[in-house]
Amino acid sequence: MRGLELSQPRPTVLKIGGSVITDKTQELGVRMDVISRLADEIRDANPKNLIIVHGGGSFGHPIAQKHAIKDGFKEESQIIGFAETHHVMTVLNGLFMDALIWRGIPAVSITPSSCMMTKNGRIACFEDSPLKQLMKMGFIPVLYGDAIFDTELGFTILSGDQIASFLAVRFNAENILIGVDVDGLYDADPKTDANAKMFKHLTLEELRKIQGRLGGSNACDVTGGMTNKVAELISAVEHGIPVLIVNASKPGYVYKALKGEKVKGTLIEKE
Ligand code: IP8
Repeated sequence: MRGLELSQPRPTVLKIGGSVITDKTQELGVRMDVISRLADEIRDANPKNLIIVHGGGSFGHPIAQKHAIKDGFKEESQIIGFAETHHVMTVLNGLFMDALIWRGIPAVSITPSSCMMTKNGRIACFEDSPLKQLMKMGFIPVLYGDAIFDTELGFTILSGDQIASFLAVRFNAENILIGVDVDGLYDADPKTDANAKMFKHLTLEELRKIQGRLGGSNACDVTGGMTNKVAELISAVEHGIPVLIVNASKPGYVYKALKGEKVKGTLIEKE
């Protein structure tokens, strides 16, 4: 096909946290207003080469926890739990896809459990041909944290953060933008600690030092909240890919980050 060999700009990987697009206080609680607003921001920013990944929030996490899917296959009763977890993630993804596509954004959903497998929870194989092809053609792939098959555990949960970091390294991304429901990375949980201090800039070395002090998520989160998020991002930062963590719950932040404009948040760079 002609035109497909043109050199592509390095992609931006945008990860939108489940706590932004869902209401974690109720199972299957969706924030459709936020999804719509984020879709507006993505359309208006019109980034050249974008990969979107979203998390599970009140869709994937409670069901995954109820059936202990992350621990792997142990008993027959988990089988329906795996199917349910994967299914609710496709439902959440469908709502996100609706908002993108009906705004004229050429987004195509890529199901992680159909093109990736993990080994003890880490991505071990990835059939990347469809994703490469659709990026070359100007589509925007949308992936999500998923219930996934694992060569050792039978199945497990793969977080959107691991996917975002993995794809950023695989496709030599320009940067990773992480949209969360707080203003950035703090030395304590800003939702419960009024003295929590936000980091504006961190080097890899500084990030490693504070890693243990970040605390987990305060809602049901089988993939480990902020601590795990940071652990996943380290490999991308090691490859020289800068990571910007911004508040996607506040209007305009994701737009500005996608446009490369100055925005409040935490920037993590190799040095
Ligand atoms: O919210 C986990 O993805 P995350 C998705 O990015 C499931 O950690 C299925 C719990």
